[in-house]
Amino acid sequence: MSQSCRVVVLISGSGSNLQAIIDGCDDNLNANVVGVISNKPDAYGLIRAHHSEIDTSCVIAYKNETRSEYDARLLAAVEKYQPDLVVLAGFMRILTDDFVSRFLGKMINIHPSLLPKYTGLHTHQRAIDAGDNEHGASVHFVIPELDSGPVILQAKVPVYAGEDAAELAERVHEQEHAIYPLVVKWFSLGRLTMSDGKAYLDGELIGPSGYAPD
Ligand code: NHR
Ligand code: GAR
Repeated sequence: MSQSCRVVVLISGSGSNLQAIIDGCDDNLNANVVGVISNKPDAYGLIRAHHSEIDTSCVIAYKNETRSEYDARLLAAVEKYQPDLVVLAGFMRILTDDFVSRFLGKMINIHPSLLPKYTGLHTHQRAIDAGDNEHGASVHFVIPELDSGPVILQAKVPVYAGEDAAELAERVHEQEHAIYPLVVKWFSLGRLTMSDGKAYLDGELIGPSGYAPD
């Protein structure tokens, strides 16, 4: 990308990944967070954005509104910023196929599991309940099918005997903050692409466990 990559971040909550990306962009002149959009008016990430003088919008779902009506309003809010990249960072609403199609190859998500394990919610508890000895997070391109787009980068953490989901989540979070800004940087440098449902870094196919497994 010859000009700075315009990044829009969608959040629903604390926005610690948003913060990591804002901080990463401060060190990377190729990307700029130009807007933050939340579906929750009390999301702390909106305050983080204000602190960094980043424009914010809130798109709250109306009662009885359909998903396609909501996503049409969300689409208008996102397009206002003319983004090159849309980043889901703890955004808790499933998006319609139409919305996803509009940003195919230009929208990424961070999911708190080692995909393809544990799509959907409550991933930390599910990893503990299954007796897994490792867990982690995955950054992937977003496709219409939930949490099923091609993986770009994963980070693993060990699961310690007797720890609870909150403790495990905290260690996964630390890893998220390391890998998400790196992926944004790769995208902003034009190094990362999606084609035919597969992810490529510098034109090389990325394997199912993300770049550089193990
Ligand atoms: N949309 C599509 N089409 N594809 C993906 O891969 C998406 C997506 C929207 C969000 C993030 C995802 C995650 O990383 C994400 C990926 C929300 C839910 C969910 O069940 C599931 C997965 C993700 C985000 N949301 C409920 C819903 O009915 C609401 C849950 C709540 O509000 O607490 O939308 O895990
Ligand atoms: C992150 O752990 C992210 O992986 C997860 O929510 C957290 C958001 O934290 N995403 C999902 O569970 C999506 N369903 P943050 O708001 O502090 O970045």
